[in-house]
Amino acid sequence: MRASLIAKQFAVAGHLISVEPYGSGNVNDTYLAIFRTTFSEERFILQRVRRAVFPRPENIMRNMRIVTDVCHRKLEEVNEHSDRIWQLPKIIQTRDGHDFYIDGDGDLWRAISNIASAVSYEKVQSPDHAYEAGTVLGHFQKLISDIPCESLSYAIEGFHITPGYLAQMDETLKTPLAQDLLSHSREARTCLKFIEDRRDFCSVFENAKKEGRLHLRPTHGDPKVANILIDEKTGKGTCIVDLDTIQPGLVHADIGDAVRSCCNPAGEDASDLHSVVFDTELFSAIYRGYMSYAKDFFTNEDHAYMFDAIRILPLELGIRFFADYLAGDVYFKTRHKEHNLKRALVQLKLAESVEAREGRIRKVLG
Ligand code: GN1
Ligand code: MG
Repeated sequence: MRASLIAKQFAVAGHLISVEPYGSGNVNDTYLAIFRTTFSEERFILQRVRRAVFPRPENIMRNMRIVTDVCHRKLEEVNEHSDRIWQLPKIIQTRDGHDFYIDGDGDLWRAISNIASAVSYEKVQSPDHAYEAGTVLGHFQKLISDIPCESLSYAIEGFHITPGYLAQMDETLKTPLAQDLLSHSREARTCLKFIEDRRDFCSVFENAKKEGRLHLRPTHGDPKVANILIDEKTGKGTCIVDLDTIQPGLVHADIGDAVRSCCNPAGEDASDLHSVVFDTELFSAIYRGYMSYAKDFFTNEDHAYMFDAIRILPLELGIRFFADYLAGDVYFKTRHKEHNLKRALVQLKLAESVEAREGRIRKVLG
């Protein structure tokens, strides 16, 4: 069904003026809808959730409802005495009072409020920007830390379970398509070798959970730099968006993901692999920002696994992009041929750069 027809299902005043594609997400279809009344305008974000990625989209809406209710209540109090205004998008209900709309094809659509006069960036801009990204993530994790994990559903089974991605890659490697791609691409063989050499390391967090060293907490799941909004007027972080992947997990996956995204100034789509390096100055900034809030809930064991988190997240995303390339690009949207292979090369190069800077990173961790 056309996005403009769907937009009208939500409880927003005024005339629909436009619905246009928005943002650069790799998974869902996102639009900006603009409505106008006689005296004002309302903009909201309209999204179709991809069933191929989120098989039970109702679960993510239930999680989003729980988390936004808790956070909005707390933020109202926090903002009274804060040096900044913390925000979080809210769910806009349908005209008949539901949190989402199911179209004729069975696809789930939802509308969320647009955070005005705040911007996000695909790539980190400066150490101050990295500091703000860390601050926003730490603040968000602290806000949601007392939500019982049992009350949250799993948005995606196996999300951030690194050995699971390896197993998927292994299965895919048995297919004729994967074998064909591998035999024709030296870059693909380089990726596979890099991953194979780190196979044992991939279990580090699953082992830590089994041994009871680390435990599950509510997590954001996708705190890349593009999901952190910065107030245009003050330059301070105001909120984290893209709440689809909230679910029980390890906070390490969150901080590891924010770090892999913020400490690679060349970005996820860097075309020159030589430009992909892990920047330790940016790391120092994001870590300081994160810890300004995370210190309130971080344990010694949490701290002991920080380097592994920084090392594993680019490796894990590299495996995910690579496996999707081998599978024929079924999960991540691609914008050109071999996009997933190129993305994998960037993440694996970043993982290599983290390994080369282990000493310096550990020094920052203290
Ligand atoms: C996907 O769709 P988007 O861009 O918010 C992915 C993340 C990756 C990210 C890499 C549900 O996020 O895990 O880190 O791409 N989301 C899902 O850009 O798999
Ligand atoms: Mg996302």
